[in-house]
Amino acid sequence: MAGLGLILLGAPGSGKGTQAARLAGAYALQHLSTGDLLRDEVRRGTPLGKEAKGFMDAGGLVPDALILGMVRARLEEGGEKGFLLDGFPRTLGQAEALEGMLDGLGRKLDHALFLDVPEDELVARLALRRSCPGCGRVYHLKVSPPAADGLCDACGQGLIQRLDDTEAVVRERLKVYAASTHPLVEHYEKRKLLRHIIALGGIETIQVQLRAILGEPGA
Ligand code: G5P
Ligand code: MG
Repeated sequence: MAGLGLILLGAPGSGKGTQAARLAGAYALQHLSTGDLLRDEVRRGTPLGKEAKGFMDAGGLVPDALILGMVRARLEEGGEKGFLLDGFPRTLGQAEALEGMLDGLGRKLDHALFLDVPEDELVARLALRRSCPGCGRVYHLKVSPPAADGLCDACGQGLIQRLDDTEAVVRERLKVYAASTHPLVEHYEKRKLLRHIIALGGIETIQVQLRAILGEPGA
């Protein structure tokens, strides 16, 4: 039987990557973060990465033509494994394209998990985020700091601040989110797939809420 089909929906800084890493381990899901995939293309200097970089650094959306092929290839590779989409879909057009892809693969969505966080909290979280350029693990200098200052617990690489986490770019990303991505909340509400999570109160508390929606792993 095919595994769960999940979307993690939420603004920049709402905790999609943080929660996805935990859920993917517990439920044996393929974690597909379009942001992480794009940053990897940029790091490797691929043609796709070179095209995407300008949009990302400015806080805008990368064109669908670059995103959709990347997602389709990963979903095909995943086979029957459950999947957890983080940062995709981001527009109504991407949501429709996803429906077509899943139909073609004989797969379906079970839940769109919406992490709802007020804007001032998002800005505060992103200012103190540090990320590992090697394995993608995410830290917060106060809430979830690394054991050794500036170094990734998992792979030992030096942590960085993402180029798009400067205050001006964060403001732009929040505007783009409100205009292009937030309408997906209503889209999935209409399809009875939306699960609304008030994503405040600590990383583990939110993880417990998500697991209550998904049920026991393997059940
Ligand atoms: P990304 O990489 O998809 P965003 O903007 O959607 O970027 P981002 O910034 O990665 O999302 P997140 O994953 O939701 O945020 O949040 P996170 O990293 O887990 O947590 C943020 C901080 O808060 C961390 O420091 C974490 O430790 C802390 N934190 C987490 N949970 C909690 C909590 O419960 N409490 C507290 N206090 N702190 C917490 O996309 C980047 C760019 O790529 C392109 C676009 O240009 C985009 O701007 N892109 C796409 N373009 C077009 N279409 C797509 N589908 C695209 N996908 C990516
Ligand atoms: Mg993320």
